[in-house]
Amino acid sequence: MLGIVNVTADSFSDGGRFLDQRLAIEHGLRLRDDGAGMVDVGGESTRPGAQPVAPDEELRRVLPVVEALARAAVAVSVDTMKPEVMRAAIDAGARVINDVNGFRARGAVEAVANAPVGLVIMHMQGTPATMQEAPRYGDVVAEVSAYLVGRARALEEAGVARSRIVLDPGFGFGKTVEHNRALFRALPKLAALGYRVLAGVSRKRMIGEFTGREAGERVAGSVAAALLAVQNGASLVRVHDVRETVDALKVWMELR
Ligand code: HH2
Repeated sequence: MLGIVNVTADSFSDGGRFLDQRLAIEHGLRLRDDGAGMVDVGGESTRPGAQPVAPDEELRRVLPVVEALARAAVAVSVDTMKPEVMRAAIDAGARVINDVNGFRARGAVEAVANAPVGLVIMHMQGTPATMQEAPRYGDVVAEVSAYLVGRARALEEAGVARSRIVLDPGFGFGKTVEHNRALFRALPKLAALGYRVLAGVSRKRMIGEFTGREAGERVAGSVAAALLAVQNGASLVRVHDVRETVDALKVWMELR
């Protein structure tokens, strides 16, 4: 399980809460203690409509947090699209690079290929600034699968072992609720592509649409979605509410 630490001013559910690095580090330690196997640190919001952050600012936000958490033996993943941030994060002790842009930026594949880190390839249609304006697909499951496999092959051609790669359909990234629903139901198919699969649905708009709740009130809905994602073949879930999700998974494992 990846616990989320957003060192941002504008993330959709916890923006501004952990912009202070000390609070971000404390939060990361708490998530580890709550049972997160890994903590995902991000310095640039990718919420719909979010504006890009300059590389220097992103580094200033995330590096001290990555260093402190790595020093405390917390397994850290870094959520970034920028090759310079990937490199610095790896030097600072990150074990995973999580790229919502699927390592498409110039130099991204080279930045990670020879480093001893896991790689999360996520699918996104468009860019965060505009992706929710008019998401459109012929066959969303086929297109997202083809994209993910294509990006995985590009990494493998650069020397990355398949076992280092994780695929993520990118719920809410250039997708309507119907697209999300189709992809969620197709998780078993994605899991059969030969790579581990990560699902990120925590507190997202889809949960809000199903429950009528604001972002801070979507814990129970998010826990339900995380359980179903695991049941559907996801090896990893990216969540804000680690403690609640861990408890739910424990009960599910015992009683299924
Ligand atoms: N979702 C968000 C950010 N990063 N990475 C992966 N691999 N999968 C996801 O689904 C995913 C992600 C968006 O959530 P959050 O971090 O809570 O918000 P923001 O982007 O506004 O910081």
